[in-house]
Amino acid sequence: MMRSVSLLLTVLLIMASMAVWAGEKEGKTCLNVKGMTCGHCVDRVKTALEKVEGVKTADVQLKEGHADVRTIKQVKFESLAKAVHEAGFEASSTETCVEKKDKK
Ligand SMILES: [Cu+2]
Repeated sequence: MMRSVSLLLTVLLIMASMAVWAGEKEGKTCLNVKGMTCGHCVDRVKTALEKVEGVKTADVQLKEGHADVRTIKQVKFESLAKAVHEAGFEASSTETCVEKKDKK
């Protein structure tokens, strides 16, 4: 009897951890950001994006007017756009991600 209870608990524990894992998927969201003119703008956008819950890092590129946002869980585009808007810029959704070029 005790054996089957502990087996059941183990199965439940595995199922629970799988559910958490599925919901907390790491990902990447890419945005076009309009209105950035200098390094300070980049910093403001980066800081604003990195304050959004679930965001790990934001890689903002001035020249491309672009931001690659790495997330530790699902983050809605709307949450990111709102943060950018509050920082004084406008973000739009894009499927295209600009990979950061290695500086040598
Ligand atoms: Cu600026």
